[in-house]
Amino acid sequence: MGFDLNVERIAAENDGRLESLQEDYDHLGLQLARRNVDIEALTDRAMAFRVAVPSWGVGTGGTRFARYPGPGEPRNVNEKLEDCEAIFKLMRTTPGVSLHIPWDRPENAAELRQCAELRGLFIESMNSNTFQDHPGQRLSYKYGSLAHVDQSVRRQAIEHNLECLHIGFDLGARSHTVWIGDGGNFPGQFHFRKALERYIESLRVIYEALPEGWRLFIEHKPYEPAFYSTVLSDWGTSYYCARELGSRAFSLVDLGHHLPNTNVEQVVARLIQFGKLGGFHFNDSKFGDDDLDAGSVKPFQLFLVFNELVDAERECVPGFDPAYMIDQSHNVTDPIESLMTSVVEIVRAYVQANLVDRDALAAHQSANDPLMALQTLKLAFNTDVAPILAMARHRAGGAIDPVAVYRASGYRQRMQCARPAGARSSAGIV
Ligand code: RM4
Ligand code: MN
Ligand code: MN
Repeated sequence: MGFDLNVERIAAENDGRLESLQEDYDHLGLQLARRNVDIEALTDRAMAFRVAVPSWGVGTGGTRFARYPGPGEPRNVNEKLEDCEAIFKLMRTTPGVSLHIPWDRPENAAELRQCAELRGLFIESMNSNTFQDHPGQRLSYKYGSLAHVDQSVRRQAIEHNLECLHIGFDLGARSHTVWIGDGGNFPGQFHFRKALERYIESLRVIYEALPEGWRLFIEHKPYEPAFYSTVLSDWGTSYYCARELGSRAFSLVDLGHHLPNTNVEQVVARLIQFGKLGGFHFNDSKFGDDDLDAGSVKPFQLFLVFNELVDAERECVPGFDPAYMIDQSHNVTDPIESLMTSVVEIVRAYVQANLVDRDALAAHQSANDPLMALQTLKLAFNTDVAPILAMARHRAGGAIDPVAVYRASGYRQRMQCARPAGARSSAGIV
């Protein structure tokens, strides 16, 4: 039962779907031509788009209440890459993988790099973890890490980040992402100014050790695990720190790390304007850092974020080169399916943002015509670009219907046999 996910087999699966896709695609092509849009140019853009998947997202996640393990979960970094390869084969948009240390600490970095390359993958970004204590660790992060009051804890946290850089260098990564859990649960617990000073001082050591060509991404978050205050609480603080550190330090926007009702697309525009937008952790949320599948709750917001990104791309804003990455936790779905459908939503938002008639929008803005300005955005957002996304995948060797092909392949059932339940290397509960 089932089949291997190889190019021939995926092409064979596409065969039965191609005729109706071509019909839809041609029809959409005619509709877009009436709007002076070349569908082929959009398909090319969809094919060129890249977003990285998180190694920690292929295992089942959990909440602070419980984790319900899924069948055939990856038990180590090699098996995580195996799942990432399955996603890559079906989607073709996701050759990059983000790793989390120590969850993914390799025994031999050169071997892991080769293993990724043989799968057509590469390591995009390293992520440090000083928000948990790890076995064998000398000092605890219970009261913080890079911003801890005790210098020896800060030193330990710095050393951990330096280790991430070393491993990442051997793996061929190009960036390092730092998110810390430092913060206070109660008023008075942390001295706001001094804690931030300590954080910057620690980060400076990490920044100075960045390998050539690397970028440092710092990720802010307003609350959790600390519930009263966090050290890197918002994009303004993040921008300030990135600027203090230097030209290779940037702010990373995790879509779930904002207070309710924050205008995230405006935050994105600000960071672009100030030359400090480093990248994204895509996910979606209803209340907090829910880490739900991208585009599942607020697809219009995702579109508006991409509207800013495409606008900057078109204007060739100097230094604009954000790293697109996913950061999700899949508690009730098959993680591979969630990641694939999230990628679809992300590329959808990107293609729709490319459909915005920017000359018309500028004219409506100049004429103080808010109604037509919004309608210009809505016209793009309401265009069903699914045939473009499917055609882009097909032309790149991926699946027209990734979830259907994945399910038919029996991949999960095979993994259930090949990977009997055992120790997992990632917590996945954060
Ligand atoms: C945090 C943050 C980080 C991620 C961890 C697992 O909330 O989003 O990016 O590395 O979760
Ligand atoms: Mn994140
Ligand atoms: Mn998060």
